[in-house]
Amino acid sequence: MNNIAQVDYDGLIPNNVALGEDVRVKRALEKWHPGYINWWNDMGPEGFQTALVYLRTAIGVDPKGWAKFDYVRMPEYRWGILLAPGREGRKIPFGTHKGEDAWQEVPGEYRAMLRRLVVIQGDTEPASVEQQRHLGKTAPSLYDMRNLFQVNVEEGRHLWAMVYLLQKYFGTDGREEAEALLQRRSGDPDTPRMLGAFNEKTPDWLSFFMFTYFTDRDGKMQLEALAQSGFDPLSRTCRFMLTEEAHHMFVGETGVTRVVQRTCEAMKQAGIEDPYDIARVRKLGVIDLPTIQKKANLHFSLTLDLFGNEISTNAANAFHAGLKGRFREDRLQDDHQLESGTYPVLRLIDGQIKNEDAPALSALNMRLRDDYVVDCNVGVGRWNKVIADLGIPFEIKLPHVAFHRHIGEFSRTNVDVDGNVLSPAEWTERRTAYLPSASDKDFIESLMQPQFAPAKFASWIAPPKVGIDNKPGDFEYVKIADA
Ligand code: BYC
Repeated sequence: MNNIAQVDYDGLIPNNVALGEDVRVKRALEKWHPGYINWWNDMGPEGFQTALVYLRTAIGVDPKGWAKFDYVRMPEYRWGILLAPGREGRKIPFGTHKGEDAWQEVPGEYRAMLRRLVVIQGDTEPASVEQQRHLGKTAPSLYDMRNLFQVNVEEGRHLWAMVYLLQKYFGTDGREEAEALLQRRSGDPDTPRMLGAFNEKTPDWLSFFMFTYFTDRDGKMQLEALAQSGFDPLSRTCRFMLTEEAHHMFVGETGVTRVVQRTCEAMKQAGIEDPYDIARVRKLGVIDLPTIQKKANLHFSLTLDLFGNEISTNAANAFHAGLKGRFREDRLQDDHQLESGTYPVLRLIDGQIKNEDAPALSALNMRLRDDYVVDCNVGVGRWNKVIADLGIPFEIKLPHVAFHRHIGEFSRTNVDVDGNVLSPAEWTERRTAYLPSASDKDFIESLMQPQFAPAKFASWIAPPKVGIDNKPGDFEYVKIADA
């Protein structure tokens, strides 16, 4: 039963967890299903619920061939429960229980902590769908529209993944949490989503690409850390979610690449060499590089907040308990218990930003964030290569980690993109040099004109190098006429 590679598509809820033999959980999920569909219809992609979208659906969990592509109306997408195959004899890989058999049931003493982790993870998934629900209307191509909807349906599936864990392992309170996941709303003043960045707006497609590059990458880091969990069902769930997550980050990375490429090509064609000649660049109907930099500053800094406080007892407790590990814990060479080591943490000391050693267990959020920044820089390097290859003197840089923060050590201070501490007056004066101003937003919004004919792309974005599922350039990824 632990090694089911194929998904059972016979019932209402596709699954590879033998749901048919688990009557209690099957009924609970079937009961939750209509509320989910109502949520999807209310809060999912606006205006395209009856369009035929060329989507991939998971048909197995074998990394070599797990998806099939076909036209689907989104509300009819087969959201299912998919766990990566179990590993025979798996042990708890870290913390105080290191080396004991991995848990197949919730360990009683850690129930509340585990539930909190599952609920927070679950809450982000519908939140992102809500944040992106208006974007279909301004899609720069059918290719991009399809990618948006693919990301959306898979975030919906990730919600199912967490709801399965809640319904199967957490009894009545799990059921209540599953309901509450459908009640909260991104940005709602009374019932907001749980984490800050998931209550922000995703107002335009550059934001969408930055979100899928930066924020979905936080998803990757957090899922990697949870995939190490001693609670085996969580580990297996997260391992399969990571397979899907890779496409979301691809959408972000290539999306920004294509925006940057189009801008540089247009500049070259028009003979504009100075990337700061913003008015002339904008007249070409493309997004100037300094504005792209500002969007990166915004989304990177908002996403850093998702790593929590640099020094965190919650993180220490979750690691000690064997529930949430480090990024790729299994590849690290140490005692995997961290009772005695230290880790350097950036802190604000006497008005200056300095490294200070902290107990390694308390510094786990900081450590994951550091791993995240390294991962972010890889794609930024690729964007810069496109700019350099087209001969434009400009480099996109990630801002300092203390810049524009709302959680943790730097949330009560103002810091510029280079890490210099600013007075409140200096911050107010320079803010729009670092973050999108109202006029930057207006300009980007003015470019967000839909382009719904096959093979056509909006002025500000280059076509992709290859199609999804190797489809040709004029492929009709979304059949809107059927909407
Ligand atoms: N906003 O001890 P601390 C994804 C709260 S993204 C608001 O530092 P901890 C995706 C915190 O809850 C990945 N509140 O926190 C991406 C705590 O409150 P309580 C999602 C915040 O627990 C794109 C208090 O402050 N998964 O999958 O060490 C599209 C003290 O904080 C925030 C996860 O995050 C915030 N940003 O670290 C779709 C994994 N940060 O409990 C999906 C599960 C902290 O004292 N979650 N607080 O009332 C966790 O591992 C941790 O809860 C966190 C926070 C890393 C989020």
